Amino acid sequence: MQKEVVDSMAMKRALTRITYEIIEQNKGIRDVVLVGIKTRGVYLAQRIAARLQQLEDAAIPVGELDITAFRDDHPQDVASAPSDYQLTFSVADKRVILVDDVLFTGRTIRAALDALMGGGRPQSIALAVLVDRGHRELPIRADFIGKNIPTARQERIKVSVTEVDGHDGVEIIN
Ligand code: 3GP
Ligand code: 5GP
Ligand code: MG
Repeated sequence: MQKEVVDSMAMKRALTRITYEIIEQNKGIRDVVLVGIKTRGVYLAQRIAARLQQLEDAAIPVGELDITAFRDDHPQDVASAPSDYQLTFSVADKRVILVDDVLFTGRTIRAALDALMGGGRPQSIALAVLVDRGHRELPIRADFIGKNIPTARQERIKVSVTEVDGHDGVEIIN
């Protein structure tokens, strides 16, 4: 069974709210860089960056991280873990905002933190997610949340973004 819990307008509003929260918390966007986690986190990061640029009249760097190989629950991949720094810019002294579509166990974010640290010492790292579905297995939390959606462990959240899926929205699948 599929149930839409966020439609395209609600998703747009949530991203706009997160954009304002980022500006408020950082007292502007000085030194702010966004890093999207592939796949859909990258498109969400690009949208937030575009709104930040409109509101603050300054360009924001957007990087992409692919952390599939860094997760600690894929032991065969751990040997190849965070050696290669993937971003095209340095995060040293930057205020990094990681962006992902869904926060679940937190293991992806832990791996993303490892991967980021390969590129110098940021001033700070914050986390923005479109959906927090609960079930954390690590002491990780999001600073900016589009929507909290309590889920059963076996349920799935389907996030659609126009760039990949042809439309925007969030559904619960069970
Ligand atoms: P994303 O790359 O856009 O985040 O992890 C690969 C894709 O599978 C993800 O897309 C995510 O949307 C989807 N997915 C759905 N449920 C799960 C889940 O429970 N774990 C993981 N790792 N991915 C999931
Ligand atoms: P984690 O469990 O590490 O927090 O999440 C693992 C990765 O899978 C993250 O990129 C997260 O966005 C994605 N993910 C985890 N659960 C779901 C889910 O229910 N739906 C979607 N779309 N992505 C998920
Ligand atoms: Mg994701």
